[in-house]
Amino acid sequence: RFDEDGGVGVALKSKPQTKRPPLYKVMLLNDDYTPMEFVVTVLERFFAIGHSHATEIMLTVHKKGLAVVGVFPFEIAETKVMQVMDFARRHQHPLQCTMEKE
Ligand code: NFA
Repeated sequence: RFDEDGGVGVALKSKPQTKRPPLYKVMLLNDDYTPMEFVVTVLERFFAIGHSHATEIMLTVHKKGLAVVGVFPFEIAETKVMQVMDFARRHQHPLQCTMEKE
């Protein structure tokens, strides 16, 4: 209808609320000491990646310095990082796992 706001000019636009939760990339970082097979085990155990693909991702980290191994909501990403860091520490390997907002 014409001039519903009495001519004041109030903005009545609303954007559709389709907000998804922010996602976080979880990454593994290369180092010179962690055994290749240990990294493959990490990818299989904590990221449910099959042996063949896990081996490819491990080699990408080895060659490029890092790789994204998964993308998750904050709490899940945080849990993955903690699980990997704890597993590496318990085995006395210097493997690093980090997360960053996508
Ligand atoms: N660079 C390690 C090695 O040569 C292997 C490795 C791969 C470590 C991926 C960390 C991450 N043993």
